[in-house]
Amino acid sequence: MLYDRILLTGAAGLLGTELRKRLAPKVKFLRSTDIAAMSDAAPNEELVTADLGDLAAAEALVKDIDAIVHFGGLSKDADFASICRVNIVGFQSLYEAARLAGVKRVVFSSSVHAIGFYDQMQIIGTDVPARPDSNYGVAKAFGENLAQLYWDKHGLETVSVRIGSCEPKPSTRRHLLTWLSFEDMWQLVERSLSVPRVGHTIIYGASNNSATFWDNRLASHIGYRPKDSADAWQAEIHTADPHPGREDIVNRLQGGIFAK
Ligand code: 15L
Repeated sequence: MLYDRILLTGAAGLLGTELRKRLAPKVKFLRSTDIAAMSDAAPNEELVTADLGDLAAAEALVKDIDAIVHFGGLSKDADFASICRVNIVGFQSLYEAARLAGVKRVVFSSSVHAIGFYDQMQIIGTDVPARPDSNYGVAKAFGENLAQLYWDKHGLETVSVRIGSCEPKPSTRRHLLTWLSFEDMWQLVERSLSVPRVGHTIIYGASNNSATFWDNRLASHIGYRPKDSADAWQAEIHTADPHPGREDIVNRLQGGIFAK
């Protein structure tokens, strides 16, 4: 990887926990932060309990950091005030603090929900206009736009990973297209911190599922080659849900239940 000193936000979450254990052996220094407490620090890891809605906290978090893996913030839809405080205002504070501290690159956990109102019958590239499906999705689209601004105006690079459904295993019809394994999620982060130039790149985060509605060709410079696939669970999922109806938004739109 290109960077020695990494800040990981959202480090106590499901994905953050997976990232912590993979990042620590790869870098000289890892600062892991979350609003929830964490334990079992690696020898080169500093654990910081902090609220991402707090600007002073952001300034302390980015001190002496080369790159940020930003998986923090609310991970589900919520009332606009809560989303706004953490995923919009907190997000901007983190970028501004990062710019002032000379951070070089961010890997941002964007989401399918930034484009969740596209139909599941439509194949979309990474250059389509946002179509958020929720307050959460609006904040992810905001994050991608802010990342673009900080690249264009300040030269701070970002890879915005539009994560599909990153879970231990796929369990719904939609997951057969959106599922992302933990190992493939890690590969996306590792590649994003290893390729020499990313500017602001948007990439879809799905495993090598044979069914897809996403086209990652514009992000081919990241070199992402997913190894896992939801296909192994296809028969089991089809048996459990044999006749999904398109009259239900969950089966019609890429964002699934978030679009309801
Ligand atoms: C997300 O962005 C959420 O963080 C996660 O909880 C899942 O709901 C996922 O999207 C999904 O749509 O499957």
